[in-house]
This record gives sequence, C-alpha cells and structure tokens, in this order.
Amino acid sequence: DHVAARRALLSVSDKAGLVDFARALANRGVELVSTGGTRKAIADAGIAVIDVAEVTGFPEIMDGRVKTLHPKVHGGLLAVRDDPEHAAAMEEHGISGFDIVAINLYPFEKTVAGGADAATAIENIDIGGPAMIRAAAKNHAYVAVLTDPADYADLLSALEETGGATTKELRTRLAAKAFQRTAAYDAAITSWFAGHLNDAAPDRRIFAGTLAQTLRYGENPHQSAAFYRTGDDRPGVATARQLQGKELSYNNINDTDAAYELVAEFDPGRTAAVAIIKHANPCGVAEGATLLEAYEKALRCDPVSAFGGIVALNRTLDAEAAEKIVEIFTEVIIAPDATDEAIEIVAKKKNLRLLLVGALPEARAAGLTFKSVAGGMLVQTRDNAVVDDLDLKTVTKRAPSDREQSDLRFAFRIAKHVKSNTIVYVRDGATVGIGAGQMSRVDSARIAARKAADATEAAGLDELLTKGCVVASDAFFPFADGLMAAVEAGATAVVQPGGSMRDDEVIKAADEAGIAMVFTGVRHFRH
Ligand code: 93A
Repeated sequence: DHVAARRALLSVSDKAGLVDFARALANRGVELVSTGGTRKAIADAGIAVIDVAEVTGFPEIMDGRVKTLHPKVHGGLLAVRDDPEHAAAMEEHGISGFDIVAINLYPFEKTVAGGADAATAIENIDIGGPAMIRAAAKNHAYVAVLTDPADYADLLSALEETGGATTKELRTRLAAKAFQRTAAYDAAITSWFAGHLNDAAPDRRIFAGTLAQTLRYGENPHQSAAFYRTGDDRPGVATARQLQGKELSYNNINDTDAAYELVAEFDPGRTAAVAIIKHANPCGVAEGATLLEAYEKALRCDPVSAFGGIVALNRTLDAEAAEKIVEIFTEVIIAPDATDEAIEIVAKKKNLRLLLVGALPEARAAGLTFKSVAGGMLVQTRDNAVVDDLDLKTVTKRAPSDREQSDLRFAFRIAKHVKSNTIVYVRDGATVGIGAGQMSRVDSARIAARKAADATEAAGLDELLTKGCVVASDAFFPFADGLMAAVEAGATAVVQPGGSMRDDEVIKAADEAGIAMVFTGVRHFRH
C-alpha cells in the first residue's frame, strides 16, 4: 500500500507554499517536473527541476492552452504499474510514472467574481489541469494528487513517517478531494454560463459549494453539519462579517437567514424596519420612524417568544436601538452596518453575535432555493414576488381605507416569510398576532388571535390589539370559517391571493361582516 515517491509533477497557478514544498521533495531525492511558470518559480529558488516540454519533447503551444496534454504526461499518470501490458507500453514509449502530482487550477472562480469580461473568463477555464487531476485521482492506487496547498504538509509528513512513501489512506483521501475540486470547478463554469446567459432556470444552473464552516452539530446534537457558500453573490448571513459572539450554530444560521431576508423587504430609504425571528418564523415585525421605534413595536407583538430570538434590522444599527435590544437575551443581531457606539454597546454582551452584511439583498432578485428529499433535491427559483408590484383588487363592497391599504401591504409582505398556513394580524405598521405552520388556516387564525390577546395583556392595554386590525393570509381561504375567525378577532380588512372555488362564499361573508377584502393573485406558500 506504500508507494515510493520518486517523481513529482508540479503545475500550479496558486504558488503559495510551492517553493518550500518543492525543496522538501527535492531534498528527499524526488525528481521534479514542472510547467512554465511553476518551473521558473522553483528554478529561481535554486532547486533542480525539469521542464515538462523536455519530457513531452513538445513545446508549450497556443498561449499555454496545450502544455501537458500529452501521452508522456497522461501515460505516466494513468499507468497501472503492476499490469505487465501497461509496464510494456511505458517501456516501449519511454513513459515514466509520476508518484506525486500537485496541481491547482487557473483561478476561474476568482476571475469571474472580479467581474472579468467573457474572453478573460473563458481563457481561465483550465483544461489540462483538471485532466491531470482526474487522471491522477483515478489512478490513486499509485499516485498522490494534491489540489490544495493546505495538503502539502500532510504529504510531507507521510513521506517522513514512511521513509519516503505515500500511503494508500492518504492517496485515497486526496483523490476524493481532487474529484470534489474538479466537480466544483465545472459547476462554477456551468453556473457562470447560466448567469452569462441571464438564465435563472433551475434545470440549467448548478451551484457548487465551498465549505465556509464545519458546524458543531446540525439541527440536533446527534446530527453533524457544515455550512457552504454557493458563490451566489446575494448579501446575507453567508457573506456577513461576524464582529463578536459565539460561533453560529446550524439553527442560528437558518434563523438569521430568515430574519435578514424578511427585513430586506423594507426599503431603508422609506422606513426603518425590524424583524424578530424564532425557529425561522417571525414573532414580531414592525416599521417605524427609527429602528428603536420599530424594535419596540415588533417586540410588543410577542415579548415572550422574542426571548432568545434573532433580530434583523434594515438600516445601520444605532446606539439607541442597540441599547434596547440588549435588554433582553438575544442570540444574533444582523444588520447592514452598525455605528461605533452601537458596536460598543453590543460588545458588553460577550455571547451575542453581531453580524454586519454591508448591504441588504434585493427582494426582487432572481435566485434559487434548495430542499432535499429522500434520494433527491428540489430546486426552485426564489419567491421574489413583492407586494408593491402587485395589483390589489378590491372584491368586496367596501374598499379598504388608506390606513388599511398600507397595513394590508405590510401584512402580505410579512405573510411571505411565515411558514404556511399563515395568518398575520397587523395594525399601524406592526404585526400584532402571527399564526404560523398550522395544518389548517382556521387554527392559524385562532392562534394568531390568541397570541394577540396575550400581547394585549402583556402590554397592559384595555383594547385588544387586533381590534380594527387587518389580516393577511398566505393562500386563499378555502371556506369562510378562517375569514370569520379573523373577523371575530377584530379584523376590518383582509388581503389574500383569492382563487378558491368558494371565493363567492368568502366574499359574501366578508360583505355581510362589512369588511374590506383585496385579492393579490399571488400566493406565498412557504413550507
Ligand atoms: O491551458 S491549459 O488548460 N492546458 C494545459 O495543457 C495545462 N497544463 C497545466 N492549462 C494547463 N495547466 C495549468 O497551468 C495548471 O492547471 C496550472 O493551473 C497552470 C500552471 O501553469 P504555470 O506552471 O505556467 O504557471
């Protein structure tokens, strides 16, 4: 299982650690073969190295597009050395085997992330590199393939421990990593083509992840987990800078994402907005003249659930809002930015994570969401419908008042971010009761009303918070009962997609109750 390391092929774009690695190999008596730039870097350090052109007997041609694509290289990578026929072919054609291969690819991902033009992007598609990596990885019974400078040290330790050989365990692990790398590389290219063609169709776009963080555990402690970046440039939890606090957990990341996507629905130029999230559902959302006002209104909706929640803000976190937020136990604060004063205030709570994203994502942006199912994966374009773009059609005798109109839009904006079945009660730009994740819409309406009653009591108010409120439903009311539960709670106006077989019945019930109802024509299921 040990393979003596006699000959190495080095061809790297990222030259980090290269010279030290080459020197360590050379000192062990390993013969080095290398391509143009890599060879020069090694030779400049005074280390003996053979030009691959000498091995192939063929110069590098076409601006380097063809430099290693040659049987003398690929035969040396793919030969099954114990196979007599392979050995004979090597002998006949003057092919020598490679025991170690270190390759990292033309930096395609970095090039396109930097906004390169198409010609530059295409020139950075490496062909020879992946071919050698895949050949060496396939033949890992004999060849150790390094695709990441971070692995040079492991290889050198293996040589050290075995007295100059690579181990099967190491070669296998490196081969797996190598195929992961070429798969991710091709996925980045595929994704670039899709983006270049302005094509967000899920069946034409593949995202490859790069590991951002190994998580302590998953949704539960007996599950292992990791966090990947997709390379999608959407600002959010994956691109945020964490200023302080404990490491984020799997659930934190999931909840923080829900929180930030929700506040991204609010144009910071129009209003300040705050969302408090628990278990990926909002337990309070409000807008206001200031973040402090918005936070206080959001907190009033469900102060009990807000404990240990995640707070997302759509504007730069300021001192007065920070001072108020740290009064109760909060897991995470996420905002586009924060003032120095606010950062200092948050710093007093050592465990509290503060994430600054630098920007709000665009709610209308195209993009994809993923969900795993047994043996597969569901991919869809994001729900990027925004209520401001919708025509709210009044279907009742009474049209909503101006105040109701603006609360209806607010309520439907929130409903999009609540697990179905969703009922959201709203008054004066703040949620006052949220019913989430129930199997029946009536139950959601009742739960939301009960929570509003609790919040009324907690706030020491005499009049129910739902008195004169509006209500949003993420999908149509299949029967009038859900609507009537909302009316009983005190709602005077309703927004819902419409489209039920019994719309007439529901409209009639609304008219009889004297309430206003609008249809959006767009549904916001979220499962
Ligand atoms: O242009 S290529 O696709 N054609 C090749 O034959 C080839 N061989 C190695 N790119 C090729 N490479 C790549 O060149 C390697 O993957 C590596 O990224 C880079 C190293 O070039 P240099 O040693 O000249 O810096």
